[in-house]
Amino acid sequence: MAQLITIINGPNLNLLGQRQPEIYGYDSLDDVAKACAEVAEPLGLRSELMQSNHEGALIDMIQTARQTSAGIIINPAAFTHTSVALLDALHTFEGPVLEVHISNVHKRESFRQSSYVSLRADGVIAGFGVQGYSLAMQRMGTLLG
Ligand code: CA2
Repeated sequence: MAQLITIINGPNLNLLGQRQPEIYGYDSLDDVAKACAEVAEPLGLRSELMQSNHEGALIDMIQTARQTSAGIIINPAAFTHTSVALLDALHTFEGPVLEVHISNVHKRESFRQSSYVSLRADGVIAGFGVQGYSLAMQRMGTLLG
């Protein structure tokens, strides 16, 4: 059976493709899920994409992934910059963790330039638009291959 990669998305990313396209583009999270599944298949991986606006629900997703998943791709959205709890949860996960940001956070407000999650992430992609998720999936193929 193909190894599972869990793709976790934080608050407001359910609005992807509907608001602020100048920052986040026109693709929806469903489009991201389809693109990642297409990249995953030839790598012998499968993917499942999730989103929540609630910090505790995101932590539950990470804890579930400990039992089900070989790797995590995570865009923690605003919790990137605030959540020690997400960092602690990710520290309990043994496989590769890749952090994705759609926008180039380094070109934005200074508060977006620090990430608790980066203290655990094995790699970080920022500013590649939603293509960053597919690139992260490609990298999972290398890390788990
Ligand atoms: O660039 C990213 O992917 C971010 O993680 C997005 C977060 C932001 O707080 C981070 O600093 C960088 C915001 C997600 C909001 O998503 C929306 C998507 C479409 C429309 C409105 C919000």
